[in-house]
Amino acid sequence: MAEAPDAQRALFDLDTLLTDDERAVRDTVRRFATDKVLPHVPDWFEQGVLPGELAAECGSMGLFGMHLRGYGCAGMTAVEYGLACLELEAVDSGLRSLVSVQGSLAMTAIHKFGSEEQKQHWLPGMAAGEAIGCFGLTEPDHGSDPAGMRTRATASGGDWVLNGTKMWITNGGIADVAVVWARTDEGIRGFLVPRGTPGFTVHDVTKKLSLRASVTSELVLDDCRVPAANLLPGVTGLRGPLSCLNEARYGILWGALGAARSCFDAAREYALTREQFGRPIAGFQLTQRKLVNMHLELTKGLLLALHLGRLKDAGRLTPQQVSLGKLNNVREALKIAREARGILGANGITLEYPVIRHMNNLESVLTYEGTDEIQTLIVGQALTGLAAYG
Ligand code: TGC
Ligand code: FAD
Repeated sequence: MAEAPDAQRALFDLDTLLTDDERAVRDTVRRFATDKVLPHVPDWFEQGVLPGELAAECGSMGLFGMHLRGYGCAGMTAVEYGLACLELEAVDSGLRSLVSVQGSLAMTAIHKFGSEEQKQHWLPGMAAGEAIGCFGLTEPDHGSDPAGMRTRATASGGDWVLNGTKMWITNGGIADVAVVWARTDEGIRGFLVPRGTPGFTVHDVTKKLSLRASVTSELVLDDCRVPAANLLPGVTGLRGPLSCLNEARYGILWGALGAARSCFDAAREYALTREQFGRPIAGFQLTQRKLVNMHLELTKGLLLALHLGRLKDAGRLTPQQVSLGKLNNVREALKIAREARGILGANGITLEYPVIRHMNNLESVLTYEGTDEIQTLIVGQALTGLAAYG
């Protein structure tokens, strides 16, 4: 859990809720993210790049598909995976996104619904970071409502022919394989589309002001023919992609707290050293109230994440509980980031400090994997039994 200055540790002592193994995983991932990525991430963010070598490094750390079993995956617990997401996102949401999309979406889709041959072909290389995957569900005209998707797959001479466009796809431009969800006569099915397949083109999204150290792309399928063996045989219907989203939302509900922790730490440190009116701004009651409220929400979010993680490890976590966690923790993380931004004054708008980078990233995290409103409606349906989407 969050490494805290001594005063915070004394207040909550959350570390005591973790096992030795969980603390070891957390510390290892924290060292990797802090030593190998943090020194470079402000430049990557400014330049809008994510170096290709990073995937291999994440692979060698066992971060890809770390909660999956077999096929070269690390087989860690849900809590260990959550702690890893937190430490990765404490450095940058783009790093956690790379790992989430690879492990929780692309690899999970293959692991859950792929044939044995597909699993053997893709998963060991993906776990090692030698092959990158992306997950194409969203379309230009169908984001929150993927049931309306227009991408279509038609059976043709033993193959499938795909037509349509997927939008806002993380890792798209660096992916060796895209998991593409498409409408068929039987319902929505998943297809594996390798890079370079004729009729499959990828265009990266530019001019982003959020998640700049992350590749976001449009996937265009124009009479793209893949063999029948590339159909994911294990699922038909929206249940397929939505059950992968549960996994990624779970990682995000931990990850967002990493970004929040980084903002809190930056704001606290700044407030202790920045002097106005002859004393540190941390000495003003109004600043203390901000720091206390930020810390309360961070701590409550961590307790929620840990509770949900323990439920997941016990096999009892429901999709609605995941939505509740994503809703609360991303919402509060963004509020913490915005408050921290204010505490830093003018310095809060530069990349010299991590705060505005996290704040801008969290705007995407609020939207992707189901927006704040969609998570609210999922929880609302769980509470009332009434679906209020349409
Ligand atoms: P609905 O009619 O309720 O359900 C259709 C079928 O799906 C089943 N189902 C689920 N299964 C597993 N897990 C879940 N969470 C499920 N929710 C529903 C359901 O039982 C049913 O199955 P069956 O077999 O009876 O047919 O579906 P709906 O069309 O009313 O939609 C519900 C809604 C709005 C909640 C859903 O569409 C939704 O979650 N929308 C948000 C879309 C979204 O989150 N997109 C994310 C795209 S990926 C992404 O953003 C990656 S960013 C990652 C990064 O960079 O980190
Ligand atoms: P819309 O669905 O058009 O929503 C616009 C607004 O309307 C939102 O505020 C929404 O909450 C609100 N709204 C919609 N329906 C309702 C309703 N019923 N009631 C109340 N309010 C409603 N997708 C992928 O498939 N794979 C990826 O890898 C991926 N990566 C992404 C990376 C980034 C950086 C971003 C920004 C997005 C990514 N996405 C990805 C897409 C993401 O999942 C969608 O942006 C998200 O699901 C919302 O869809 P939309 O942007 O089309 O917004």
